[in-house]
Amino acid sequence: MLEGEAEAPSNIAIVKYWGKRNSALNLPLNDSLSISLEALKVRSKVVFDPELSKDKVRVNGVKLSDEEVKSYASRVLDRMREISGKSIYAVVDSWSNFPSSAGLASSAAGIAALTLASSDALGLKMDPKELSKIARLGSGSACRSVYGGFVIWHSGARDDGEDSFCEQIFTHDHWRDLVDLIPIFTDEKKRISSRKGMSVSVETSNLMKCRLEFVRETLPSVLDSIRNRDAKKFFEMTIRHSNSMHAIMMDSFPPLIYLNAMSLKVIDSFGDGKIAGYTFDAGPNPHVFTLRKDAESVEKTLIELGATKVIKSDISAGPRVGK
Ligand code: 2P0
Repeated sequence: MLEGEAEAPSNIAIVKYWGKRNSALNLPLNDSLSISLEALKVRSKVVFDPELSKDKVRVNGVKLSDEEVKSYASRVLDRMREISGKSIYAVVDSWSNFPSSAGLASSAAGIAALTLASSDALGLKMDPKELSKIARLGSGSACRSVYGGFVIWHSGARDDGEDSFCEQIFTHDHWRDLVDLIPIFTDEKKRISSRKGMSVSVETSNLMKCRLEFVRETLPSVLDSIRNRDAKKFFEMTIRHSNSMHAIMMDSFPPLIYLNAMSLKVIDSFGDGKIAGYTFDAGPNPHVFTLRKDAESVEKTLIELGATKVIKSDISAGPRVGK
């Protein structure tokens, strides 16, 4: 038996990934940029066992269906088997340090942790760039969780995905004043998966072309705002990029509405970008970035708006391989 273990951070995209040019390899239509989060982590243990006849995955003790295993974890494990030349199935156990009922995505961190743990188990010496390409096969956003700090995922242009990988652009301590507040308004499970949602958007949204142009044009100023620790610009760009993705969702047919009344209240309260910048994934709970000095007043507002809990996260230094 070959065993490996690793822990990886979740990540929140500032410049979002929404739409693929190749679904089998999770190749995106645009570059994206994320921040790895210290407060939301997943630890995975992988055991390759010659006695197994298929891969098995448990997340927080709950067994995933064969279909779920096949479309996420096994895509990573298949690639690891190919590289190592070892045709052995694996059993994977993942635990998140946050309640899965909070509706916070754990798949990015989980797939990244699985990638690092399986590479460790098989004794493969791969650099993070190679690991990010393998994590991407399991779930697109997972490729960014192979790094800490601020991470860019280059969409690439090749059909084989060899130029679609991530790199760290700034370390976790580049901007120590920046914090992410994650209020929990609802633990409702999302209705349509991101995977399904993005495919509907690619097929039906007329605004998609316009958004791809917007991302290409504004990515340099997002990078500048981080480089210069320009909070005002960073909050504005964070808000605009989130809204741009949600405009595509609403422009899809049938429309994809992931926001709820609480989300709109957050938009109303922080939309001027003066002390904070919000961003929403495919769900109603926001991530609200602010400076440490303003965290208390932003948190107070979020609780007044109805948050039952506010998770406060620093920027993660990155994953850890081993026990
Ligand atoms: C992101 N999201 O950039 C965007 C923003 C959700 C909204 O990446 O099909 O689970 O596994 O590649 O990575 C969520 O989609 O989709 C996502 P797959 P994934 O973080």
